[in-house]
Amino acid sequence: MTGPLRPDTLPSDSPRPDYARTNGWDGPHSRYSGASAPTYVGPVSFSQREIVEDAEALKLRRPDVAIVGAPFDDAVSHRPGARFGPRAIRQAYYNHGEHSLQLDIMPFHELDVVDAGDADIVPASLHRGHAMIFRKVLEVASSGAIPIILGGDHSITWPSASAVAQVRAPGSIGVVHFDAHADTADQDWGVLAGHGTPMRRLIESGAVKGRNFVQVGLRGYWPPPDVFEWMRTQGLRWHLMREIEERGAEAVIDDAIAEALDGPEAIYLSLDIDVIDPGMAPGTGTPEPGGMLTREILRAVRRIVGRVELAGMDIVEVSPPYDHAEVTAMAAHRAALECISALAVKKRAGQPVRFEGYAVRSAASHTADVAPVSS
Ligand SMILES: [Mn+2]
Repeated sequence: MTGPLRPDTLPSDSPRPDYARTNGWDGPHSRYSGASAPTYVGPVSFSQREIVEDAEALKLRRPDVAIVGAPFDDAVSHRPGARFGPRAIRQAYYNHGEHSLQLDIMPFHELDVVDAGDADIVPASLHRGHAMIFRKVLEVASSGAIPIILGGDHSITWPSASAVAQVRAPGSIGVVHFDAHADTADQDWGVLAGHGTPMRRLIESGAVKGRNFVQVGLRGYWPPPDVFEWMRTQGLRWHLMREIEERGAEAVIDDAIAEALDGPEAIYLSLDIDVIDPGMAPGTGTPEPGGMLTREILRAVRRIVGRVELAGMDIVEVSPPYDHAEVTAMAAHRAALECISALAVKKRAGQPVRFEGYAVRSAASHTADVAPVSS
């Protein structure tokens, strides 16, 4: 090795320099890309999973799980910013999730998980945004993959859960909804598609029956009593934060599972990150003090997904501009990863994960009593 060449050592008629050779950069090196690269390198996808956006490609590939971004916050009532949620959640990790210590499984070895990209969103149109989210989730769910939708404000649950209900059958799914707020208002300042209303739209449309809609973590000062009266008439069941304080999260979650499955065979999980205390998840639009612990939510996700058939999941209301040190985005990313890991345990045990339609599911139901995933 001769050391770096200096310009004044090069005669004007010299051949092209070879800096790789002269600087020692021509030696052998291993190459990394995709999921083998460090987490901060390369294009952003969920845990650096392969991006498969095309509907036909999804059908051919038949993944177990597909991540969908819903970068939409035109329906918020207070702080905006959840449109930046999907990107923040996708990259809020420092390893790819190779090994779930809590469940002792290598989730991406057991399951094929792809990132299906984002719904086709433009700003300033509630109607178009919801239409595009519906279409994207419908494409993913129609492929048989379990969709995990990253919001976005909570209004995206209306099109997302509608799409899942349409693929499976209206009224065939129960919903477990974690939130500080019920989101069952009739309207937000005259807007029927606000982020305070999606659960009412889902029930009114018949996509989900009120009696199989279960809410966990409600607290604070909204909605008013007449909204709870409507919820009673629909048979909704809800568990206030006070009940979690008194009985513990585990007992409440077990009740919620039983209530949501009182009829349906599968559950759609909707996780509003504001169910977590804003001290642990400050990056959200309508923070309400006095919420659940991050670890309680992660355990709840493992417990629910391990015990029931999962139809789909959304994780919403992460607003990165209000976040600190990515703490909220990390909680959301891990909630998705806990869901994936619990699905992986099921697949290892021979239980179905993908939705193959009713014929396939009833044939597979004989194996459905494999021991539930321990949380
Ligand atoms: Mn909400």
